[in-house]
Amino acid sequence: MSTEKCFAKGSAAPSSVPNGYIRLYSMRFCPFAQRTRLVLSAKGIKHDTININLKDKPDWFLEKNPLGLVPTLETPAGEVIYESPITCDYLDEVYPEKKLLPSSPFGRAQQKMMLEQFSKITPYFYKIPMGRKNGEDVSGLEAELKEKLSKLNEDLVNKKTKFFGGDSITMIDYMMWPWFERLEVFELKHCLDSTPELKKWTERMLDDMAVKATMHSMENHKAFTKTYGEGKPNYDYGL
Ligand code: GSH
Repeated sequence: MSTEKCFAKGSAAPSSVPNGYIRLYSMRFCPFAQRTRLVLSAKGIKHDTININLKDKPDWFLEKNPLGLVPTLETPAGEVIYESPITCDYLDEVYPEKKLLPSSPFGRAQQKMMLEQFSKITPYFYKIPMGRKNGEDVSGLEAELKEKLSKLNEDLVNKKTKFFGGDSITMIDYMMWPWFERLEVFELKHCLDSTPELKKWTERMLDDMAVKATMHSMENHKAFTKTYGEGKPNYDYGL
């Protein structure tokens, strides 16, 4: 079963998760849920997706995850897993095909350290557009973001690899990608002008099958973001 339109408060609860499947509770435009969608797609995991209206959440969803956040996974046994990096690590552990995390403990620790650093970058993607909307001077924030992106660029230069975990895509690339997909939506694409290796990384990412399978057109991203900015997110935009 796969539903596209989101479930809101008052909607009937979906039937239980079929054996052999895992369920993702998602929102089509959520960058955190996209992390999990990328991993599900890259590993070819059989799953169904239930999209949630995050402004008007069904009670049955809040019973599964009291934080009310997507992504949330549910197994046929009723086990519930949330927080995007935890859902992705779980999938990589449980489904051994095409491992995305390195096999060595140090390799895994390195990816977690990178992710920790990256989580300090994501707030800029919201603060800058919000500041602009409020007519504030965001040049300082933009300079800080550029500085952080140049560190990522430097990392690729030093490693001399195509991706952040080596010459093929690994977990850390998927963890960071959703925000780069949205750079144009945030009107921050120019921030890559002085980070050529990072820019090349974004181009390589666009060739990946899971990236292609989970991405939205810029038109849909922009239209959704507009409805979100107006306080009335259209989670079903483009369906
Ligand atoms: N730390 C969480 C993760 O990494 O999974 C963040 C997830 C998150 O913020 N998801 C948003 C959400 O569920 C959608 S993009 N918002 C609903 C709410 O805040 O009530």
